[in-house]
Amino acid sequence: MPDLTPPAPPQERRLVTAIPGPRSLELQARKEAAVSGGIGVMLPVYAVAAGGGVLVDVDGNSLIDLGSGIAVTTVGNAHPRVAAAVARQVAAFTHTCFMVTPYDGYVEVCEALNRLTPGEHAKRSALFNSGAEAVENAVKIARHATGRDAVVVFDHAYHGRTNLTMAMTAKNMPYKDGFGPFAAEVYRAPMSYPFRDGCDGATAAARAIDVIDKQVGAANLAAVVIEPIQGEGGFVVPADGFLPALAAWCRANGVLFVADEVQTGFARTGELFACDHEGVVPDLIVTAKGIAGGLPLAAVTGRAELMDAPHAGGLGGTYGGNPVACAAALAVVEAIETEDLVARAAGIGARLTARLTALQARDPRIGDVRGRGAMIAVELVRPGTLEPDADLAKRVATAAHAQGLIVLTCGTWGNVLRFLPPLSISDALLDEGFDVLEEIFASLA
Ligand code: PLZ
Repeated sequence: MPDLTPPAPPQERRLVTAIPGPRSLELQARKEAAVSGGIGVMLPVYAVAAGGGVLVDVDGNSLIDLGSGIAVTTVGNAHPRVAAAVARQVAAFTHTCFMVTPYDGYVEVCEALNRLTPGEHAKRSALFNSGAEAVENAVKIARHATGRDAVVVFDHAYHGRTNLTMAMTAKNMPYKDGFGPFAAEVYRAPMSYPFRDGCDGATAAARAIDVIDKQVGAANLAAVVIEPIQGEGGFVVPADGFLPALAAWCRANGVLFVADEVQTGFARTGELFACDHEGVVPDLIVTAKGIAGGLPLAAVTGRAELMDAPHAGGLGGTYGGNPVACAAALAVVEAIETEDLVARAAGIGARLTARLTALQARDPRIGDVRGRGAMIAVELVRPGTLEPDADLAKRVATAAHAQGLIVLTCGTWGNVLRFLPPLSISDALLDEGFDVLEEIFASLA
């Protein structure tokens, strides 16, 4: 078969028009006429190519990618291994429906997930299309396996935009406003948020467990679902000991501990999974995003006896574990293992953290620098206070976009700048990107 992989775009930041350029503006006008207004766009530069650490737009601008399409293209966009595996699979067959006539790629992805996710116990996996769909299925499995209804989630949580996952997501705008009524039996507990609550992990866990115990009751509770590092909620890293204490309480009470690693999984945080940083072994783990290098795939992996609890036909879907997405996922696993991308993520984390803490020392608007691996953020506040400065985050992001950096914001108050570079980005591009960001902070005095 001919090599269909296009050459990676030149690894440079290059601006040849204003951002967005004229062709992007034309496309954006068409977008507004054709696409639902409910689908927002953060930065309307229309992509034609991406790879390494850059994204090239229709006007010929090359932007530094510090977002990875929200933590998806972790191994690099159009990674050559992924592109080749996808091309091979598309040429062989594109779909059969695994529930009708199965294929080995699905089984192999499940074997890889069972091998790579935390814990040495017997595991099974099931494949789905999106993070939200997988979170919903984790809840279905937890309810079926425990015979209990209630689900506990946390302040600042993000789990998706479907009806059940909207109920699980904390933030009203833009995710929930006007979209109710929401699913029942979802309860919210306080998160460990060291920058804002100043609590150690044990104290924060005791506070959460007290709320769960008094407001829900362990006997009613199927699962505690938590992002081990919160994504959309602001890259909130819980204090050390919080996750292990919660997991231990769950184990003692027959409650399933479910890790939503949709954003943190697959080498992103400098471990294969964020739970690995504290040796936490979830009963069920939900993965998506980085799993398949940009193809839509998601999974629930967990203890064999839990995953086997639902009757045959109780889980599934037409496209879940599509063969092309599975081929991509197997290539992603190979890329992570052969290119030592877990170590690369840790290295990126060290580099960014050093730069951002140096900037924080000069700039009191940076209240907190946090995150792990290639998942790093700064929380912006009014100097000397905890008062969120969303306006500054927006101004920095807008200026960064104009200068050819793809940066995202997040956080309950919208005052967090987050950095999720692909692990294929060069140090030179990273350094250039953060030079530009430093200048932006200085210029927005
Ligand atoms: N769980 C932890 O981060 C997706 C969504 C952005 P889907 N996060 C980005 C947006 O505005 O929609 C996410 C996540 C965590 C679940 C999800 C949902 O994953 O693949 O978007 O359904």
